[in-house]
Amino acid sequence: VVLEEVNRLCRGDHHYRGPHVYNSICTEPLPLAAEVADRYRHANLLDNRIFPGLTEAESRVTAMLGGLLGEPDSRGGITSGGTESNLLALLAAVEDFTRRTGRSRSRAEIVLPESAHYSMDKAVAVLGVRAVRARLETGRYTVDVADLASKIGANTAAVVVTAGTSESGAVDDVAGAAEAARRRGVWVHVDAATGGFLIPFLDDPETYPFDFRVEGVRSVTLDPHKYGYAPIPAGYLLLRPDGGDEPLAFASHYRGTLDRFSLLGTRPGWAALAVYACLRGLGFLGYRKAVQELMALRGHLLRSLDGAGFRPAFRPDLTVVGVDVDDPERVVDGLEGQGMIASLSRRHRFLRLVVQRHQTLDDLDALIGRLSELRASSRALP
Ligand code: 0PR
Repeated sequence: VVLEEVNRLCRGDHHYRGPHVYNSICTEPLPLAAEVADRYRHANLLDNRIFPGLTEAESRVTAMLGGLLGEPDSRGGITSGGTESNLLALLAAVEDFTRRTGRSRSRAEIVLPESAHYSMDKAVAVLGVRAVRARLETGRYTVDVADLASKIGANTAAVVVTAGTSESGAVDDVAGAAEAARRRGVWVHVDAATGGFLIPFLDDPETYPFDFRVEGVRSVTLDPHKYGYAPIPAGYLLLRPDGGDEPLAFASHYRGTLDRFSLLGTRPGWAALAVYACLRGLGFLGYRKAVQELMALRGHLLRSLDGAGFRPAFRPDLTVVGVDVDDPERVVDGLEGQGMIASLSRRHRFLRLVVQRHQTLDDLDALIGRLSELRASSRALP
């Protein structure tokens, strides 16, 4: 009876493969990872005495992801997602600031682009520090590095940049920002929650240097539960092995062990196993193929939009496509009326479409067909 009740609760929900979801950076997990998750539902990553295998899986994942991001000896661990990883990274950076400068935490400032994900607002609020915003380049959605550099001062605890913003998919000039921060010994955190499982697998990943290969980058957020094929929740935080991760270790009162890289106590151990399964199951070539397929979908979307006379709002770096439309709210409502979930940028007034692997070429054609109908119906209005 209860199960039926639960099913009724979710009856109106969409499936990713609906085919109507065009706003989500998350998608269906890899079936292998879903199976692992189901089998190890009970496992608690908090207790490495009952579940030592989880800690081993986590440390192998850290080594694999660290290797991918140019630092095989990275420190780090699984989190509940980008929000938690970003908060932990800024906590480490603020502690680094207090040690480096002898100043109190309340003086600390975080310099970040206007386009930074709003999880940074949460981190700043929780840590009791101040956010200093750098503006974006005109006509683009990447941070203006000169403006960002001018905002770095004696109280800067961290400079944040994004490799794949959720709003437009823009990849900031990480090397430029890191250069400016490094001169002052300031921590650089890269939020690659979205881009972390895309950029390394592009045909030409050097287009967007964003990881530990960039001197000065101290921490990177990347989310297996976005483009990494893992079930929700699975985030990751990696830190350069230079001691900066020490503030993220907390001793428990009774086991004589340390909890590291997590704000949570009891937490899903299966997530570490599921991420492990994704990395081992797909391997570099599997992810590469997946990203090639995503880019092929994006190419089809861009060509078809162009063919139907729609203007792109910007040249996409990754998987977010922006479309210039007269009234994005009306368009999003009009799509939703047909069961199609798209999004929009409130600030920049474009229709926002997220390319994900649950879409097919036919789905994208159906979307463009509906967009064309909406445009025609708006022209018919008096
Ligand atoms: N940093 C970046 C760059 C992100 O894109 C996101 C989430 C986060 C941090 C926070 O990550 P968690 O949500 O894992 O804590 N970006 C998406 C967004 O806010 C999340 C999302 C995913 C939204 C699926 C809707 C959806 O259906 O747009």
